[in-house]
Amino acid sequence: MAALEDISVSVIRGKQKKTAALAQQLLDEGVKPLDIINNGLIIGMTEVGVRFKNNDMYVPDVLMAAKAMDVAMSIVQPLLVAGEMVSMGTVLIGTVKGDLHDIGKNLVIMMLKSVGFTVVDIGINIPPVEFIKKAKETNANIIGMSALLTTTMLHMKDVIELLKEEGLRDKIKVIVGGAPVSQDFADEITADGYAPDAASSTELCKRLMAIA
Ligand code: B1M
Repeated sequence: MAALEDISVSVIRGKQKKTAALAQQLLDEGVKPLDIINNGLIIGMTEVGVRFKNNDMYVPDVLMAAKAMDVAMSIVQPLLVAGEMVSMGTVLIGTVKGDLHDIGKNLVIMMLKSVGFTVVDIGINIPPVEFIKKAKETNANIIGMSALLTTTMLHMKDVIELLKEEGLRDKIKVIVGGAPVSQDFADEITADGYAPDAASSTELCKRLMAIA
C-alpha cells in the first residue's frame, strides 16, 4: 500500500518516474484523485516552497520537483475532469507579463475544470492586450490572472484598465491570485475577486457566476 506522504516526499525529491508510479498506485488502491492532489502533491510542492525560501533547495531542485508534480498531474488530472458536467462558464486564465510561474495557475485550472468550468489556459508571460484578445475570442465570463512576483502582479491592474477602455469591464469578471497577491491588493485594483488557493478559486468563480 502506498501512502499520500510517499507521493509528497517523491515530489520534494523530484523523482518523476517514482511520483508517476505512486500516483498510479494510489489511484489503483482507490484513493480519490482530489485527495492525491490536495493531500499528496500540493503538500509536497508547498514544502518545496518553504525549503526554497530557506535556501535548503535551489532552482534546479525546484524545477525537478515541479516536473515530478506535472508528470503525476497528467495521470490524475484527466480523472478529475472525467464525467458529464454542464459547463458552469468559461474562465480564461494566464500568468501575467514577465512572470513564468505556472504551478499554482495549473492547479487552479485543474480545480476549476474538476467542478465543471470550461477553462482556457493562455499560458505564462501574457501581456495585457493578449488577455483581452483571447477573452473576446473565447467569450470568457471570467478572466483569471496569476502572479508570483511582486513586480509582475502590477500588470493585473493594466488588464483591468484595458478591459475598461474596451467597454468590457461590466461583461467580464476578473479574479486574481498568487502568493504575493492579497484581498487588499485585489480591492485596490478593483478586481472582482481574490482567491488565496486553488480550492477557493472554485467557490469564487461559482459566486461570480451566481451559481453558489
Ligand atoms: Co520563483 N520565486 N522565481 N521560481 N518560485 C518565488 C515566487 C519566490 C517567492 C521565491 C523566494 O524568493 N522565496 C520569489 C519571488 C519573490 C518576490 O517577488 N517577492 C521567486 C523568484 C525571485 C524567482 C526568480 C526571479 C528567481 C531568479 O531567477 N533569480 C525567477 C523568476 C522567473 C520569472 O517568472 N520571470 C523564478 C523562477 C522560478 C522557477 C522557474 C525556478 C520555478 C517556477 C516553475 C514553474 O512555475 N513552472 C519557481 C518556483 C517553483 C518558485 C517557488 C519555490 C514555488 C512557487 C510555487 O509553484 N508554489 C516560489 C516560492 C514560494 O512560493 N514559497 C518562488 C506552489 C504553488 C502551488 O503555489 O503558485 O502560490 P502558488 O499558487 C497557489 C496560490 O497562490 C493560488 O492557488 C495556488 C494553489 O493553491 N493561486 C491562485 C495562484 N495563482 C492563482 C490564480 C487565481 C487564484 C489563486 O485566480 C486566477
